[in-house]
Amino acid sequence: MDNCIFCKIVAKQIPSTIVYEDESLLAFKDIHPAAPVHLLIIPKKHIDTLSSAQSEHTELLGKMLALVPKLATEHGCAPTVMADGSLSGGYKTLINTGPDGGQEVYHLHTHLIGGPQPWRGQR
Ligand code: IU
Repeated sequence: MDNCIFCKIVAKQIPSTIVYEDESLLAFKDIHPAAPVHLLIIPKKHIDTLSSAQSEHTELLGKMLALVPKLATEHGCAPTVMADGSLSGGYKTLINTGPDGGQEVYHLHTHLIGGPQPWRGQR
């Protein structure tokens, strides 16, 4: 898509801090991080929203989701078991969809938001 900012990031026409890339996915740091770790995982192929995804995209969606725990581990925010057996760390995985879903950029993306959260304990 000519006027899509994330397509331009995929094409490296706009700079971004890329943390992962393969033949179908790109992950980069959000420019306005909401937490110490805030990454966006996008398909290289343009899909407007989660609701625009078709059955042919099922494998791609699975790959996007499967990349989340790998990147969380690499960026130090995966849940870990402490010496006393309690759990520490963790992250949110978010796909805003459409205006009421708070979507601002219409190129499908998964947020990975990790580290200490101001909203911790809330739903
Ligand atoms: P949303 O789910 O569409 O609301 O989130 C869009 C995100 O894309 C938001 O967190 C922005 O900070 C982020 N972003 C970016 O990382 N780089 C950009 O060039 C633009 C938006 I435009």
